[in-house]
Parts: sequence; structure tokens; C-alpha cells
Amino acid sequence: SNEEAAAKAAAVDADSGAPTIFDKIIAKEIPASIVYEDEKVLAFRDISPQAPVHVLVIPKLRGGLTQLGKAEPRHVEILGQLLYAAKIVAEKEGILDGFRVVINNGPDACQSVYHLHLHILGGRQMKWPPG
Ligand code: D5M
Repeated sequence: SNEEAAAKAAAVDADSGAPTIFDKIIAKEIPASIVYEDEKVLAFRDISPQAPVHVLVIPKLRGGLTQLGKAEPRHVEILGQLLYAAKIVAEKEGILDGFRVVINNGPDACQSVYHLHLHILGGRQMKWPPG
């Protein structure tokens, strides 16, 4: 559809190493509803929630991790920390009985923000396959 084509075009456009909106959230220059924070990781509510609970988990230091497809051996530790933070968020949000962790990687997955982020979704029955 036109809508899908537009979303993909915007996603392609966003695929650079440039600063993103998430840098401003990390710097607390724009507001976000923060759910969890530690030295390495920040978790905040998605501005466009797709489920009753929809939280994004990001590394505070992007360090080249614009997307999962750019991961290198030096990123292994932060990748583990992000996944562990996903569990902490799910626990805090009371959705340990059922939650989904999603990473949209690249234009074909409609990634729109090029700063690696995990989507934590829950609070409703999740369906499979996803769209
Ligand atoms: O997901 C990027 C996600 O980022 C998308 O679900 C909207 C969300 N987003 C964008 N701007 C903000 C702000 N300012 N606060 C909270 N959430 C935001 P992707 O996987 O790249 O499509």
C-alpha cells in the first residue's frame, strides 16, 4: 500500500549514523516516561503504544549500534544488558506471564529510529505470526 511504501521510504531515509530523537531523550532534553534506568541502559514508554504495555529499551551509548545488523563482537556485553533490562522491565510492569521482545532491523522491518532499541510489548494477548 501507499502507507507501507511511505513508511519504508522514511525508514530508508533514517538509516544514517546521525543523531536521533533518542539522544535527546537520553540527555533529558525532551520528556519521556522513564520506566527503568541504569548506567548503561534506559527504558521508556513508546510514544505510539501498540499494546497496554509498550516500552523501549535502549543503550545510553549507541556506539555504532544504529541497528542490530551492525552489531560487532564489542557489542556483546551491551546486547546482553539490553536483554536483561527487558526482563527487569517486564517484571516491573507485571507482564512476566506473557510479553514480547521485538527488534525492527532496517527498512524492510520498518525501523524508523536508528539507535538500537528493543520493544517490550505486553498486557494483552499477543498474536502469532506478527505483521
Ligand atoms: O520504532 C521506533 C519507535 O520509537 C516507535 O514505536 C515510536 C517510538 N518513538 C519515536 N519517538 C519517540 C519519543 N519521542 N518518545 C517515545 N517513543 C518514541 P522502530 O522499531 O524504529 O519502528
